[in-house]
Amino acid sequence: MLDIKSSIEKINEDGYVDLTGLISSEIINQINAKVSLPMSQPHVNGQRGYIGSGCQRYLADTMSYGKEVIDVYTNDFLIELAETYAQDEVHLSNYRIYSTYPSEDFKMWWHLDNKIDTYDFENKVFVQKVVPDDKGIIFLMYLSDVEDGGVQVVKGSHKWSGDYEREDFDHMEKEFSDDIVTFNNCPKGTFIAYDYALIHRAKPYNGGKVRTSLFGQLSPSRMPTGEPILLNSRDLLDLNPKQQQVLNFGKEATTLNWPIGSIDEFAKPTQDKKNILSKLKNFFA
Ligand SMILES: O=C(O)CCC(=O)C(=O)O
Ligand SMILES: [Fe+2]
Repeated sequence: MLDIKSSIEKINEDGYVDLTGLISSEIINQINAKVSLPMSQPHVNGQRGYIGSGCQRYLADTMSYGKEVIDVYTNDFLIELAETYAQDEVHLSNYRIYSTYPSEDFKMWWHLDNKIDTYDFENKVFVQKVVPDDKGIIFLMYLSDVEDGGVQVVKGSHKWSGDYEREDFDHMEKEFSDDIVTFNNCPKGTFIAYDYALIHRAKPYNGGKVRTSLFGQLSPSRMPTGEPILLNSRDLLDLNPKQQQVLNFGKEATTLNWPIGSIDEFAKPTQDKKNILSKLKNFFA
């Protein structure tokens, strides 16, 4: 049985807690049924789908795909846990359903997420600023069975990560290697919540299965609203005041949805590229 008091104690001590079981496999199957088609086609020219970035696919307008998705993001237990931990009302500042593909080229670094994101429209880049005083919860639920490429956390690092005024921690990996906890070989439905001042990353991997996850960041009211939340009118009739608070009803967003893919990511190959590709094909034929 999940209980708020012991979950808070576990986060205070280790920086994270395993809440697997919070969301039933029936709900997870319903979510997967709704997102599997859009996760297989690009979000382009009116077609609803994913945004490609590096070795990842992010579902555009994640929250619009069903009441089941909204209900995970505003789950009573989860919100009570986050508000007790943050000692404040919380709201959803960042959220996404995404798939991570094995890759030789892309690697997530060890990092913290107690920071403010904004979008610089002039330079077309996201800008991040670390805020040491920001305290809240990130949760991550697997929507696929995960063998490799799982989330990794550095146990207890929320107690000391703030001593270093930076968000990246690759340079200290040797020092904290004994404290790394890896959520590999975990079934879909695995649900991890952590203090976002805990050092973490997705484990790099270059072979095996695609990993699909649902991610949310719950921030205290003193922090900015965060990403825009676009909802489907089909799902709004019964949202209670707490859900409306968490979903930033009536508030202006303070950044854009992460990520913004390169405009030519899905463009048809140009003649030049085609020539190179056919030369390569002949070369290997
Ligand atoms: O995908 C993961 O395992 C971690 C994701 C993460 O740390 C992030 O998006 O900030
Ligand atoms: Fe992160």
